[in-house]
Amino acid sequence: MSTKTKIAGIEFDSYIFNASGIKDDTFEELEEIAKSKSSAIMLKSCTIGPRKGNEEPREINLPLGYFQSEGLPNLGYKKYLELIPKLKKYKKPIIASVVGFSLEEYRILIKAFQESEVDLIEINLSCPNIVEEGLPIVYDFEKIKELLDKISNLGEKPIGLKLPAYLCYVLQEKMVNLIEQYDIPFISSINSVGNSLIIDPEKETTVIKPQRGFGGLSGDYIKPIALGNVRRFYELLKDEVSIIGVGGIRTGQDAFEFLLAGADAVQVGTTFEKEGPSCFERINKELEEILQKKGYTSIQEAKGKLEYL
Ligand code: RRO
Repeated sequence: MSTKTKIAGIEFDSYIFNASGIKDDTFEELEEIAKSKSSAIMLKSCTIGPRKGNEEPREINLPLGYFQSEGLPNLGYKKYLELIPKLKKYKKPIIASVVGFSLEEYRILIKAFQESEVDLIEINLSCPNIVEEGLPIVYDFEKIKELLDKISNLGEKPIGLKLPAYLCYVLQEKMVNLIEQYDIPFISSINSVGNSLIIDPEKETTVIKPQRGFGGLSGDYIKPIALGNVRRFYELLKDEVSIIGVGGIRTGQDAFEFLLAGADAVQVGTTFEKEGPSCFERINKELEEILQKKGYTSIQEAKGKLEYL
């Protein structure tokens, strides 16, 4: 039994790999992912210049998840360009993730990775911890259109979008219009749920320092939201666009639920943070056992097979 899958035409040895943002910003961390059973090496979202990220404390483990406002700590895109050739020897797909603070920055970042040896490029439109003036780009469809106009012809590598939790499916329909118009071959759904707040009732304080305690929530808490987003996108896009599910995948059963909803693969973040790199093999094994028990012989056979009552 294998959980091999494909995203935007690229082969992945299993259904499970790391989510961007968790222990993936230094070479040592990326090498640990490379040596694990994660079926790909997903890089931390990078920016033009290196960033230290937000002030501490900026993250906290919770009983059912994880909460943070990291603020994009990363080495800067040039450093990741240098690291990619060293990661190539692990023979897994490498996925770059980029965040620009202007359309021009996005263009520079995407052009650079188009000319690198990465396999896929993800445009992270949905970081919840960046304070922007006005509407964040991910809710501004005119601005996204402008961005896609600017970066569509920079190279041949598949470009995907990292999307937020949409709590209204009309916004997903609008996004799908753009995805179809620009032939975007993959999406990752969802980012951590922004504008969240965790309170310590004993101390009567917030639990992280940046942005007066607001941050992005992930883990078990957000799985139903992620499943809903993935399923809606699957209904709207069918098999034309690969969907990477992310949000609360802790067990093989969670992964199987994302598979039924229509995800081509899943990324694991919170559980990787809490359990370490052995989680990729464990979740994949659990998924294989479920598929076997149910008589499925491939990922493709079960994908999207959710039935309605
Ligand atoms: O670095 C972060 O604060 C961060 C990013 Br870029 C993101 O996309 N999602 C998130 O929860 N945190």
